[in-house]
Amino acid sequence: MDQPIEKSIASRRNFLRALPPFLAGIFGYLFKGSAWAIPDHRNNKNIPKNYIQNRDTPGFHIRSANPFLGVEVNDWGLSIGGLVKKSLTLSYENLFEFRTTKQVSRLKCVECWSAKAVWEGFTFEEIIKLVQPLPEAKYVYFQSADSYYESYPLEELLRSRVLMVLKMNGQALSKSHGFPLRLIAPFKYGYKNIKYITRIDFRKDRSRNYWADNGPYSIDGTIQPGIDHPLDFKKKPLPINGGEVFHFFDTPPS
Ligand SMILES: Nc1nc2c(c(=O)[nH]1)N[C@H]1C(S)=C(S)[C@@H](COP(=O)(O)O)O[C@H]1N2
Ligand SMILES: [Mo]
Repeated sequence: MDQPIEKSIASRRNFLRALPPFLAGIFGYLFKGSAWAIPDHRNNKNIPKNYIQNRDTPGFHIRSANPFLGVEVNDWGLSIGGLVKKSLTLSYENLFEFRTTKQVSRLKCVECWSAKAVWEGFTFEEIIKLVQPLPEAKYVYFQSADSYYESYPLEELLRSRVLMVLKMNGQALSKSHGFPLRLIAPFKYGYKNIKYITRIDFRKDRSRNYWADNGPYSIDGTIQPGIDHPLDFKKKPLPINGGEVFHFFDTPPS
């Protein structure tokens, strides 16, 4: 990319995110039910059908810890900051200025199933080049539009086959699968593959993640040796070695 990207989108969501937690709480409360609040459906037994929620769809299941309506493109911006030389905000159009690559990889949910897709996106290196993290930035925190969050050591995001994904199977990510931007790290369990990314924050220390705070799952989330139930193998059990999942019927990565 030759031109630095400086377009600023002040979405309402980003406004809430930018506030200290207690203020965000007050604003969230005052504007509950309006576009200002991120609705919490974690304990709602009657989630409206139009909400993205856990669904066992045939080719590729959908997992959504807190069902929500998905991201509207005009309401979306990606802010990148923290321990960097140059913090900035990207618009949806800006994402298409990156050079992209394609890969076929499996997403393996910690609940056991895995599914394969063609993912297309840019490497984390592109983000690094833009914002230039300071030497003390050892960790990266991701925030989503749906109150989900993740964290990674920076070094892991620079490994091969980690992609900032824009397209799945040749089409822009669907609302359910993380539109407009998600992370795919094939050697990590699905829960580390964060969808609907709205903020990337470079930090000195490791932060926690949604499923370490809300379930019995590790922050690290590296796929452990065990059993996989691939959706493209009728969910029949197959042993795995740990790390990225490859089965005998998968084409090895080039
Ligand atoms: N923002 C966000 N990202 C998320 C989740 C979520 O609820 N919210 N669920 C995670 C889990 S547990 C899995 S298994 C994968 C599922 O991705 P999919 O819905 O595209 O299959 O997304 C991960 N990323
Ligand atoms: Mo998952």
